[in-house]
Amino acid sequence: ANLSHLAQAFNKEDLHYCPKTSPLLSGPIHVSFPSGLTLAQVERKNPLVVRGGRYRPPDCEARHRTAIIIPHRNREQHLKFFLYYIHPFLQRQQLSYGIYHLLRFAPVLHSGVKTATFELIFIFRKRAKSPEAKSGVLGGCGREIVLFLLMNIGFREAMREEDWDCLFFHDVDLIPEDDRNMYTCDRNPKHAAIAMDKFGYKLPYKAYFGGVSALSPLHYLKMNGFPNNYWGWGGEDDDIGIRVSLAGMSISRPSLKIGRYKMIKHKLDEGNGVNPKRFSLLAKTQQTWRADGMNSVEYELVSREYLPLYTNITVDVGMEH
Ligand code: UDH
Ligand code: NGS
Repeated sequence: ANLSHLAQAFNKEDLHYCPKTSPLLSGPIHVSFPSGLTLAQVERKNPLVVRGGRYRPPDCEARHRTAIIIPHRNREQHLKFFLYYIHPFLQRQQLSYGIYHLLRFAPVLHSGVKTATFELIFIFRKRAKSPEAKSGVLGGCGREIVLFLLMNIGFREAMREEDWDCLFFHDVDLIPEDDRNMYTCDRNPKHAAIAMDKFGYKLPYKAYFGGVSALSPLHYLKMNGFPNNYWGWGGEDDDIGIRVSLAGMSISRPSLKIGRYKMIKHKLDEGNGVNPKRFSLLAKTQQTWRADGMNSVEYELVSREYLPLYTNITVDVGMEH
């Protein structure tokens, strides 16, 4: 009798969890970009999203806790569309989730004057000893600072808040086109953006790891996070792919049918020129990955704002005098 009570109790527990496959999934999503969309409208459409862009399914206990980490600079329009699609998408997957948005950098003291975002990027370039930095040209964002230094920080700050079991590192301009593309982690690091419209809905090359990837905290730590030593455009995503195998893991992917993404069309970002050193850096990943990455990021948290649709994290990565 005792045993059957116990079994019943367990069943109740089980019932409490959301089903393994969400009944709310609807498959392919038609993605378009309505003009005049406002963040207030996105908020109204997502009444169950709470401060900081957090959500839990109301009727069952989520089986997965996923943090979405988005680097962003000068892409407000993209962010709006991203939030418009991603909130309902994640809710249909019955996930417990949070959205972290790494947008604002701390204003830093530069020659006694408070300056903003660009300076910070400039400073990092200086550290990375890029030609632009040396010549004192104020460039835009190297993707490495946007994607990788910020991703490393995003990882740490998200984990500080909650025990996430999966982290999605997500370009702001990619909208998933099928909600069966689960925003959960696999046994191996997952490259989710296998089929992007701009590549004709297939991989551009076998080792491609760009756009959207999902790592558990363990995966992330095993590969020492992402590199910090790239600047400008290109190669860092390939570096991450290499790290995955150097750390003894392999890449998992959804099927071509469901790992589909539409990219919001845009022009090249100003100041994010192609990095001519990307190939020589890639050739050295094997020697550098253990020392450069998660364990070598230095920054100070300046603020954390819990906005209605996302958590906005502001950091200062310091300045060399
Ligand atoms: N990002 C920004 N602002 C920038 C640059 C990058 O927010 O100024 C973020 C954003 O999340 C973006 C991601 O970094 O989605 C990746 O940036 P990217 O410029 O590497 O990639 P994207 O797909 O553009 O947006 C591809 C430009 C093609 C360049 C071809 C050079 N040969
Ligand atoms: C490769 C780049 C990747 C980039 C990919 C797709 O050549 O960083 O193209 O680029 N690798 C190197 O440059 C070594 S895209 O078509 O999105 O601009 O992600």
